[in-house]
Amino acid sequence: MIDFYYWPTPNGWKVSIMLEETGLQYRMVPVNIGKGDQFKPEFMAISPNNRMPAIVDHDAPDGPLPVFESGAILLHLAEKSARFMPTDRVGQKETMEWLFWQVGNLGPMAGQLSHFVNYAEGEHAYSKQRYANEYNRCLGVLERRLTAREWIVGDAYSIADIIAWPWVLIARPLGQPLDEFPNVSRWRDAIKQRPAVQRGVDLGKELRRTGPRSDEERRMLFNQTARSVAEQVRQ
Ligand SMILES: N[C@@H](CCC(=O)N[C@@H](CS)C(=O)NCC(=O)O)C(=O)O
Repeated sequence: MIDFYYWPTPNGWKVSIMLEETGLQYRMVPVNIGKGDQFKPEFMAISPNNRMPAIVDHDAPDGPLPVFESGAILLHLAEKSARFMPTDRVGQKETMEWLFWQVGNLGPMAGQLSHFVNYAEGEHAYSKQRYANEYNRCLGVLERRLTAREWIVGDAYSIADIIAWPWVLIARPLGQPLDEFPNVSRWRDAIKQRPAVQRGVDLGKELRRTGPRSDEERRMLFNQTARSVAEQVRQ
């Protein structure tokens, strides 16, 4: 059994989709990030970066194994299930490259853009444009990669696709309708058709927020510093 620490957001969907794709047995443990569950000591022991997703694999060979960071989690699950990872060395190397690309480029840029689109009030035009440009640049990188190839690595759907897809799913609300990226658009639609992907995105949808974030949620999520996190953990 796998405990899956989750809240329905693009970063959470990377892992809910992988769990649904592999059919591995899991139970979802909600981490309400607006209420501060990410600062609970028992969660921080699993995910020291106070971010979900995270898992604990209770069936790992050496006993319960905690894993944080979506890229590390997908690698662990690919290894465990022997699925969605090429078996040749070049394919494995390319999968690593695109996993690191997602967690170091597409994800953070889209995440910051989402913050400026959804939450920043006042005069933030420069910052918003900076992240919009970087997100757009990342979509261009993906567009070139997907020209004349169906999937990001090799000739099969893999964890390289699974990790990149959720932040492309929400391109339109981030202000990028994908008109200039026909290959990304085709790839996004093909993945969206997969039943496991639909189940992954639907996981915990009843938990999803409706309406704007409350002041309390904003206090929890924004303006985090080393000291504020240490104080939250001590409470
Ligand atoms: N690099 C991380 C990003 C995870 C992340 O940013 N998670 C956000 C939700 S989308 C979170 O848990 N936020 C809690 C907080 O900001 O305190 C990954 O890919 O796993």
